Amino acid sequence: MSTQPTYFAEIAPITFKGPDSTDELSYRFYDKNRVVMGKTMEDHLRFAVCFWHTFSWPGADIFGAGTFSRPWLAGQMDSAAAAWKRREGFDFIQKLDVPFYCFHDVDVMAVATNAAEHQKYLAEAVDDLERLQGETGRKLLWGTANLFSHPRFAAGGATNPDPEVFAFGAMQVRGALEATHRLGGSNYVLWGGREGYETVLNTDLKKELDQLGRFLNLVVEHKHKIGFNGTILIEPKPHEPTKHQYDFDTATVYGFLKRYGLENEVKVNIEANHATLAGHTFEHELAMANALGIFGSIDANRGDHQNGWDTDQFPNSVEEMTLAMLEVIRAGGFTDGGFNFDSKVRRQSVDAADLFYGHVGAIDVIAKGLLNAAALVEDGRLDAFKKARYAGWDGEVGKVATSGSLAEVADLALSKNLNPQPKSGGQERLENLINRFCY
Ligand code: XLS
Ligand code: CA
Ligand code: CA
Repeated sequence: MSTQPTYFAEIAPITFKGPDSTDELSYRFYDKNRVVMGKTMEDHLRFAVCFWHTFSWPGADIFGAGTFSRPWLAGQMDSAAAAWKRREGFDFIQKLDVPFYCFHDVDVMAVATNAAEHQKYLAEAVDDLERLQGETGRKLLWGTANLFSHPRFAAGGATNPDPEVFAFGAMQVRGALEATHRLGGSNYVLWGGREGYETVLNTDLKKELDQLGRFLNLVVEHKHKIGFNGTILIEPKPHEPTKHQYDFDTATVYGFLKRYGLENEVKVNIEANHATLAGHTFEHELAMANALGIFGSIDANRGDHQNGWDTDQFPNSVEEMTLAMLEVIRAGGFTDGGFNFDSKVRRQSVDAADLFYGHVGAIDVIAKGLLNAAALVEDGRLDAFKKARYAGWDGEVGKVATSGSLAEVADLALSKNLNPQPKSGGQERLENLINRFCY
């Protein structure tokens, strides 16, 4: 085993070569230094590579074993193999030239068999990550803890009927939160991997929701105690692996945060494929998060229009990304958040280069989406249409409707003998307008 990264040796660093470039491993639209609406593309998009799909997943599915030959995964995931993985991972991120990465505790460390080992191996990994960050100039977008893979979490982490699992989860989350803080991470994510149920027959819903609310309060309290200034994010998902997950979608998460007094402390990390699993569009979830004041960050990927599950494919639709970027711009852009590629290559994409093709294409699609969305905003027609649609609220009836009593509003309708008529919502015209900027 070499102490230098070798797995991606055949791939040259990826650079911007412009829209006419014929080099399939170059950026055509992602020009990190280009200024768009007052910010560089790098600062707008804040791309991150995830450790789990990209360096930890062997290409297995529920019917078959791993198809990839990532050499660091070949034997036991001991300290040496974990160090090898981290080293190759940082080499990939540096060659892709994105500023950030994301990890779960277990993605970056040796396999632990108990709580003490967990703490020891995580500490070892964090020392090394700190060194790698220093050497490569890459930063942590977010850290998280995996409370779903180990069999002990089959019935959930914080929502487990067994308080020992709750305690084990607290140990892991404290460790991952403190690691994120030490590594200068911008956010800490909680995805409720198995915080849900398989059947209500054996589930005390109220108790489990209260456990989850308490757990999240403990995390927020600890964040303040250690002085972590990043954002705590919940990542909604409606189901998979459990039949029903409590963090179903953005609106549900907001209701949960309100109930447990955390709506000013926690935001959401919106994943495109989770939005579609919940029966929403990606832009719906982004717009909803913005409307509720809890937009935080994005996990970039896409589902498959014919399959119902979480396929985590790389985004490849400029139209979808234009619609998404419009909502990101409307939300004022990212502060702590960014675009994390929670995307994985298909199981037959076994070459080291395939990991680059996946990321490079997706980065360009999102960059083009940003350029299109910025052009749409600068054009102004889309926003002007929306504004005109609600203009009545600035008039006499609108003002009374905003602040009068029910009787005052009703009486106004009578005194004016109102008979409002439908007005065009202009959907086709607006859809055409979007397409004008896409092609
Ligand atoms: C799984 C989730 C997971 C979170 C981090 O569906 O997307 O990967 O992003 O725990
Ligand atoms: Ca995700
Ligand atoms: Ca997913």
